[in-house]
Amino acid sequence: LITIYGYSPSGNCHKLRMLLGHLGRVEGRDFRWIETDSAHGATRTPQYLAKNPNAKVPMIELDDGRILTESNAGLYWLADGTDYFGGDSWQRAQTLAWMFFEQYSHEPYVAVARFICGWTPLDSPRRAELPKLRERSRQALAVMEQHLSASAWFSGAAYGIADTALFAYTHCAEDGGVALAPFARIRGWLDRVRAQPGFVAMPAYAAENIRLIEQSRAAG
Ligand SMILES: N[C@@H](CCC(=O)N[C@@H](CS)C(=O)NCC(=O)O)C(=O)O
Repeated sequence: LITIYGYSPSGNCHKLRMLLGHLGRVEGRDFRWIETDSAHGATRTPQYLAKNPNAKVPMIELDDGRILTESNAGLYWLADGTDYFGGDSWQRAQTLAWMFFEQYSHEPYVAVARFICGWTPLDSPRRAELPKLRERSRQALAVMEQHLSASAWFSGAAYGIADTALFAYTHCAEDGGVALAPFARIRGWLDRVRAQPGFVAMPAYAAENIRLIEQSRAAG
């Protein structure tokens, strides 16, 4: 049994839940999910910091006490040897390239705009960051849109972990005020991801987050 410490509305955490679903792993039987509210300090307790000094979810813990942090490392570890990390070494390197792109050029903008809109008060000074974050988000989405003009997936010839990684925050980019309407190929790809066997949707958000997202949208 593996244990996942995760915050369900976090895209980084959802990546692992999604892949476990594709792999046919069942919560309770094959893995435990310990809900860890990173938005309210649950990763900053002494007990959590002893396991992950970087104070982030997701985190995988094995029965023998080994710890694996970083969502995309978790995707790699769970998918290694399966079709979700397939192809030859060149194709697998391309998959990794998109996963590094996700962490450096996509998540820091798309995920952070969403976090500010749904998880900070309407008068948060962080809201001043939104125009720049949205601009950089659109640049990342444009790179994805261009890739999809010649390829169906980000993980080589078939759906794989780079697609899981990029789906995590792309599918909810509009929560952060980043419109998906101009990106028709991305919208088609999101639908193809949702049609994959064992796909698991992100759980519903708390009422407080939905309200903040709606109010942020109204505020523009
Ligand atoms: N690069 C990390 C990022 C993880 C991350 O940013 N986690 C956030 C939630 S999405 C977190 O735990 N933040 C809590 C904190 O910093 O206190 C990954 O991909 O796992």
